[in-house]
Amino acid sequence: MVMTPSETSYSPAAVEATRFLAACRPLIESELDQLLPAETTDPARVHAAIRWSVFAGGKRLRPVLLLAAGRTLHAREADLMRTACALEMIHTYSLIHDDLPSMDNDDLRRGRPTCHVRFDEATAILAGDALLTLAFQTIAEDKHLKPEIALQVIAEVARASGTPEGMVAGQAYDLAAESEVVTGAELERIHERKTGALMGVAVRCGAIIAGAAESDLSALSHYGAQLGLLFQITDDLLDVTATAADLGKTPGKDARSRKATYPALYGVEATREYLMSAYQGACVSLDSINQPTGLLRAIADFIVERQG
Ligand code: GRG
Repeated sequence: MVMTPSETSYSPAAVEATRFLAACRPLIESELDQLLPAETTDPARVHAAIRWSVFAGGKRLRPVLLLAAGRTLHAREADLMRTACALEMIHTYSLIHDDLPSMDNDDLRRGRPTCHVRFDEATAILAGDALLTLAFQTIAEDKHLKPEIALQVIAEVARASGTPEGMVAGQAYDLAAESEVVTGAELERIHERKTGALMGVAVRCGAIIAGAAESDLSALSHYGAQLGLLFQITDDLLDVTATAADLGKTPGKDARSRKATYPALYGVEATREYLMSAYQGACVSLDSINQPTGLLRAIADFIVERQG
């Protein structure tokens, strides 16, 4: 098979993951297109802002993780797809709100002007609010899911998105840590919630929809948590080493805003070692699953090796 130029810098496992991502992306985007209000529907400015941010070209990692976990345990893709899209809606809401002047104050995201720069701040807040709400509506109205599964998935997603265990709490801790000296444990608390919770719930929801046994669910939860850590450490390293073109956002921003990061706390070399131990942790947690887990391992490889 012919490798694309962007694949040549990846290991064979990471290439497998990039191909899975590339195969899933159009399916996810076409479903999102169906689920999101049209730009011509009033209030059109809010809907245009939602679509501006959702279709700006993200990796779709959280929905892909859900699809991969569900596929590993033999769920039907149709049963997984709407919850997968709901997670992308929540992720996009979090990026829109994170970029606001009162939060991270960024003007570049996914390679284009941020939502509040392209539209205005009030519209960006409403677009984020609408995406969060639509995510739960999407799961609640998903006819593929049995009501008790939908309820369980809604509770899991709410816990991972909100506070005290989820993304909102992580963001609050992160904002509070700006310009402060944080300990390793405090850094972990930020990232477990800010980045890890949504990745973890993606894996868990894929497993729940597949009707996973408790032992598999617990193994996949551990894998998801390690993956969140992996993702965040890589993100911190990329902020130090990558270009704006690679990232689609402004690099070097963590250091400038004196953000709590792994390289800032441990240095780049020790951070790379920590990354590899989280990678081993993610792989070991898959060992107890009595199904082929190559795809999930490949996604861990991709996260470690990603360039942007
Ligand atoms: C506003 C409640 C609230 C939360 C914001 C996710 C988040 C919390 C902030 C984003 C800030 C940030 C850059 C975090 C680092 C990890 C991260 C989530 C990166 C972006 O995720 P990718 O790389 O983005 O998966 P794409 O664009 O590919 O979807």
